[in-house]
Amino acid sequence: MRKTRRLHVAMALFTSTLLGFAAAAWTAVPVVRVVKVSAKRYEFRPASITISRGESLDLELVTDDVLMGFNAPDLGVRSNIVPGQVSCLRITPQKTGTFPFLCDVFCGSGHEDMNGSITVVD
Ligand SMILES: [Cu+2]
Repeated sequence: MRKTRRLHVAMALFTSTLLGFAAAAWTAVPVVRVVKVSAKRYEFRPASITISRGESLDLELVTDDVLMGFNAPDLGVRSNIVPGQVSCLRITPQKTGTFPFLCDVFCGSGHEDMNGSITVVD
C-alpha cells in the first residue's frame, strides 16, 4: 500500500511539474496579431491599420492582380506583393504617429493613388 501511495504522489508531482512547464512554455510564446492586406488595382484593403507601440504585427500581403509593392518607409519595411503568393511582413513599431504606406511597383494608371497608413498608438 505504501509503495502504491508513494507512486501516486510521485506521479502527481511529475504530472504537475509537466503541466507547469507546459503552462510556462505556453505563456512564453508571444501572440502576434495577423492582418491580411489585399492589394487590388488601385487600393489596399484595409487602407488604414492601427497598432500599439511595441506590438508585433504580421502583415500578410496578397494580390490577385499584378506584381505590386508595399512600402512603409517611415517604419523601414517593404515587400513585393506577388500574385498568388502570401508575403509576410512583420512590423514592431517603436514610435507613435501615423505613417503612410504605398505601392512602389508601377501597376497601372492609378498606381500613384495607391496608398494607406499605419497609425501607432500608445
Ligand atoms: Cu502600384
